[in-house]
This record gives sequence, C-alpha cells and structure tokens, in this order.
Amino acid sequence: MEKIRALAKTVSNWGRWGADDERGTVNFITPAVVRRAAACVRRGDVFSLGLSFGADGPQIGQGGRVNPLHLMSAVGGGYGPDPEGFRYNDDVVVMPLQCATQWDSLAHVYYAGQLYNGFPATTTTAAGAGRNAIDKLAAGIVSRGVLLDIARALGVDRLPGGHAITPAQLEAAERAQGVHVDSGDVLLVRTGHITVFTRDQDREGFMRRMPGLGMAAVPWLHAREVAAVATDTSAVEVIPFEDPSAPLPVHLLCIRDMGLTLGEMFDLEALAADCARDGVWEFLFSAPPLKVAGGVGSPLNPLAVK
Ligand code: UVW
Repeated sequence: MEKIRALAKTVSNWGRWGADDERGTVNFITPAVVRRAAACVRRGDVFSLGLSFGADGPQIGQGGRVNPLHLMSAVGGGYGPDPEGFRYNDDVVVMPLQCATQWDSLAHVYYAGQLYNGFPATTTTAAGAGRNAIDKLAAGIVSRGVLLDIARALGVDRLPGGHAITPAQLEAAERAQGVHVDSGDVLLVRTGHITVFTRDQDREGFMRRMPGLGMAAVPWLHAREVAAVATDTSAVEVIPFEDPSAPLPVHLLCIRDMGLTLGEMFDLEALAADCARDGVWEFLFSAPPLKVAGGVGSPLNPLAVK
C-alpha cells in the first residue's frame, strides 16, 4: 500500500469540488464540454456499447457475481372476462449490478476506512451506500467520448492478459488516431479483450486474466482531467496486478482518491471498426446510470453517437 498512498497524494481530488461533493471527476463535464460533445454528432449513427443482460452473460460466479435471472411474472395476464380483450406481459430481473456493462460508483472500493472525499467507509451499510452512491451521477454521464484503440495502435487484434497499458501507449494511440484527450472527456480504451467472451465464449479466460491500465496511467488520467474511463474488460486495470501484494491499485487510486468512475465490460468492437474506417475517434457519449438509491454500481447501455 505504500506506493499507492504515495501516488494518492499526487492525484487526490478530495475537496476540489467542495467537502460535500459525491460526483468526483464528472464535475469536469461542464455545459461547454456538453455543447462540444453535441457538436460531435455529424452522421447520426448510434452505437450501443453494452453487453446483453441475460443468463448467457460473462459471469463465472467469482466473488458472488452471477448472470441475471430473468423471470416472467405475467404472461398473457388480463383484466376482465373478455378473452380477446386487454392482455399483458411483465417480468422481473434479479442480478448483481456489476454483472455486465456497468459503472462503478465512488462507493465501490476504498482503503484506510475512507471513501472518495473522505467520507467514512461506515456510511455504506447493509442498506446500501449512504455516500457516493451511483444515483449521485444521475444527471450525467453525457460528454465527448474519445476512443483510444491501444490494440490497433500496437498492431494486434487484442492485447494479451497481463499487458499493462502505459501513458506512452495512450499517447502513441492519440498520435496515430489524430485525437487528444481533454478535460471532461469520457475516455474509452479498447484492448480487444471483450472478444475472449463475445467471440471465443471463454468466460474463464475473459474474467481471470486481462490487459488493462497500469498504475502509471493514473497520474496521466489525473493530468488530462478525464471525467470517466471505461474499457472492454471486467476490471479496467491489468490482471495479474503489477504488484501482487497490492491488488486493484487503479481502482483504489481512481475511485477513492481521484473520484474517477470506472466503466467495465464495454463492447467497443463495432465502434472501433467504424472509427478506423472514417478516421474520427470522437463522438457524443451518453451512459447515465440507473438511479439505484444507495447503489454502488449501475448496469448500462452506453451509447456513442457519431
Ligand atoms: C472488484 O472486483 C472489486 O471490482 P470491479 O468489478 O470493479 O473490477
């Protein structure tokens, strides 16, 4: 934890938006940023970046996470005696909020007994998150999205598990793509790893080992004032961890110290192919979380509009 604590001092955003702030880096999304994002819509083509929420999802039961259980609570239910009259279908879903494409809230991870902005970890109880819950981000997240395709920049179909993405690789992708990540942007980082699940149907391979951001990327995200970062893996950061004695350092530094929301299991394949075709790597990005009161995460269907 020593390295994490030292780095935390240089990237902390505690107090930056006031002592009561529960939104973190989403505060970088100002009205001017949203107007710039809206101007990115040129063709009107919409890309869904979400996985399906269903029994065939990516979960393997790790950490108590399972795929959604979808039940029909009414099939052909009716009012009144007329068999040809009004009929309805209803359903119920039981699912971990973190089971597929999702945002981590700022209450998701912590260390030393404190959440983002210094709130006590004890504010999260069996009733949910009393501070930094996902519904605090309900008026977002809409901004300019920028996709950095690290796999393409490195000339591979997908990065191997254990590949730690560095600031130099992020900047090389920026140069290759002719785009620059600016304050308030939502950064999408493509590794290609989602295809281990979507194409190869290898859930164990998808969930247990993955490429992702290395610890050195954290100060870079801080300096660029990124509003949120998402990848096509289940953890955003590299697994196995760079230092096996300090698990999930990027989670701790981004969520707890910077107040930076992480997006996981985004399917970036179709969007990346389109961006490579037209050479435009920026778009209007919209992925508001569900207003789950006290939730520490939210399932999503993120949209990119070009
Ligand atoms: C943990 O595994 C704690 O988090 P995530 O699902 O965000 O990777």
